[in-house]
Amino acid sequence: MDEIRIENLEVYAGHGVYEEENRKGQTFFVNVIMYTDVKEAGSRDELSLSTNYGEVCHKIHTCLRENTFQLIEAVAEFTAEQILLAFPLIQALSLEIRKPDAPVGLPFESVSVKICRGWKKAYLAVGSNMGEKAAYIKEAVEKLVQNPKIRKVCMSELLVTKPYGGVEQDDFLNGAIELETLYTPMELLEFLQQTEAEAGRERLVHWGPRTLDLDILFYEDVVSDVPRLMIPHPDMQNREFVLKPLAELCPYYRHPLTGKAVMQMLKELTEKNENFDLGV
Ligand code: A4P
Ligand code: MG
Repeated sequence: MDEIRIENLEVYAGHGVYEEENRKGQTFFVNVIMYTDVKEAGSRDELSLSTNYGEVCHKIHTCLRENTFQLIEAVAEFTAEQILLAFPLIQALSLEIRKPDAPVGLPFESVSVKICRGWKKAYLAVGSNMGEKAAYIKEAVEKLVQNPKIRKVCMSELLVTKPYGGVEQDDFLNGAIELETLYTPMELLEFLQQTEAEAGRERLVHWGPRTLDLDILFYEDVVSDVPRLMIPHPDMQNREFVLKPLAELCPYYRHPLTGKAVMQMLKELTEKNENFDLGV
């Protein structure tokens, strides 16, 4: 991806662990590499199609001047997020905060923290089989759309599906959702669980009836195998109610472990189910 760079932007600000640093302040230097596509702006020589680096400099200046953090890690985290929220054409960035006058008591050139942050693509499965199923799902999608750390939310068609997993219960309404997010996978899970709780979700029976279920299917090509968060979803290849709506959104998206495209997983599952029905 193309880059726009800001090098050694100088800001006098009051971040530090010591009270004296907060009161007196010192000089910080900020380096940013913004990953963005500048092809169209370059071809048409048109600023509105790109990110105005002057505005980014002022945003950084404001972030550092109008806040007081103890750690340069916190300065970096806050500033990176503010830039990503304010300048939507920036897909990702690397940001370094340098503090050449840090009170170390030994000769040194500079200390710094450098972080990489950006918008990450994720796919979710959504399901409901209690009460006003469509309304629960619609409300959940609304909450995703309204969250500033989530964007480009795209919803599949909703399907009525028979319960899977052996628990006798009402039919489900199922769908899939594509989005981009600034959350880490664990933060996204926490937001989804909070959304489930707000829909009155109670965890009484494993795989049992629920007002709202939101599962993470994919998060970029991240693989996570702790029980609290399994990504990709470990049973997706066996669930038509997941693969069908997902294939509508991203038929060629590949599972990071098996390398199989969503469409291929769906085809294999359909064939397996047909053979089972035929008693093959
Ligand atoms: N967890 C681990 N990985 C993930 C992930 N990728 N996304 C943990 C979300 N959560 C994940 O989930 C149990 C725990 O899984 C959570 O604490 C979380 O940390 P839960 O939602 O509390 O309980 P659950 O939904 O009963 O269990 P589980 O295993 O998530 O069930 P599923 O996979 O959601 O399946 N039939 C049809 N037709 N349609 C359905 O939607 N859903 C289920 C439940 C059964 N049958 C269905 C459907
Ligand atoms: Mg679940």
